[in-house]
Amino acid sequence: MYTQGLDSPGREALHASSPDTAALEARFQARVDADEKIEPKDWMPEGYRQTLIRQISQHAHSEVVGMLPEGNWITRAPTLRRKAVLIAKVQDEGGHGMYLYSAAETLGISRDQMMAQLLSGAAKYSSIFNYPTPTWADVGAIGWLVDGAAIMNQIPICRCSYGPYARAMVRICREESFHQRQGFEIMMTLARGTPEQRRMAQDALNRWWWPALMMFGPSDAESRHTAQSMRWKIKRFTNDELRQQFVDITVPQARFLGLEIPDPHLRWDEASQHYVFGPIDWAEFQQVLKGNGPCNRERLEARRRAYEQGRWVREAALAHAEKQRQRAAQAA
Ligand code: BYC
Repeated sequence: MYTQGLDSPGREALHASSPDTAALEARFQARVDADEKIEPKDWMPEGYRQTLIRQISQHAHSEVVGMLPEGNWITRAPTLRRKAVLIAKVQDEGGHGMYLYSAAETLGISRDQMMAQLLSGAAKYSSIFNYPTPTWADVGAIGWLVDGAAIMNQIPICRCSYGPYARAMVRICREESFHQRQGFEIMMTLARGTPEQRRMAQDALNRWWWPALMMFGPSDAESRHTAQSMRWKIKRFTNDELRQQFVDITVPQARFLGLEIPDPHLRWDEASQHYVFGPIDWAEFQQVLKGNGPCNRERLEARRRAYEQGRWVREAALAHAEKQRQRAAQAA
């Protein structure tokens, strides 16, 4: 569905710099300003196309790499119900990756190209998935904090100016909200359980809190893409605005669970009506982005292995399609 009309003539010509380009850009920005959706066949500045390819493909990679930390617990989930729910959640994440790869394909990049970028280590994916999941409480913490942060970041993307991305996000956000609730429910069960279970829940919160805040990206002062992405309405809020919203919503949830946020500087500020939080360790964030997080190598290795193990399926599907094509040609 998404790829229809991608070969429409004239696209390349319109990208060439010409006296018309300024007029096209002005008309494009006016459409964005009027909250019209931009669709794959519409003219768009090359920078807009490249920004979307970058963000959507990174987002898709995050979903499929994000299957790994929780997938680690499928065989060891404590009950059959927990196992069934976790399988469904991880499967949803694979689905989110597929919608997002499809949305990115409408911009003129192929899935093979995106996959090659991921497997070579050239593409980014969310820093958060480079942390380990040593206990069952990590599955709760991921659902509560990681999916909670993802929802905060992704709900505004439902109003993104690019139609296919915005529409993909509507369904993804509905599923994410179920994911967040399953995580919170695991945390609540542990927090109300034995002293050892409470300790597990607190330990998981201690380990996931700061990486969850880093998910929103560098501070606004350091974010190289935010200003332009806001003008193009790819982003509707800045990284710091979304991070603050997440803290404001999540701190009372932690209190409800009887758990403590691992931040000695955290306090409510009456004047601004926001929580003030301590400094984020951006050096750690940069290390994770450079490939030196606790699990970067393991994650990429797992994706490479999965790609190789799936090679026969792709080849069989192509061989089958070719056979069908030959049969149809003979019958004609
Ligand atoms: N991790 O100028 P900035 C999920 C990079 S998956 C790694 O602020 P931008 C889930 C950034 O790419 C949810 N890299 O960039 C799945 C840029 O590098 P490049 C994933 C990061 O794009 C399974 C550079 O830093 N969500 O929900 O304006 C289980 C400068 O940053 C990160 C999305 O992908 C990071 N955390 O803003 C459970 C949402 N942050 O490309 C849950 C869609 C920044 O110049 N993406 N970088 O080399 C976005 O909203 C935006 O791309 C970001 C960054 C807010 C992440």
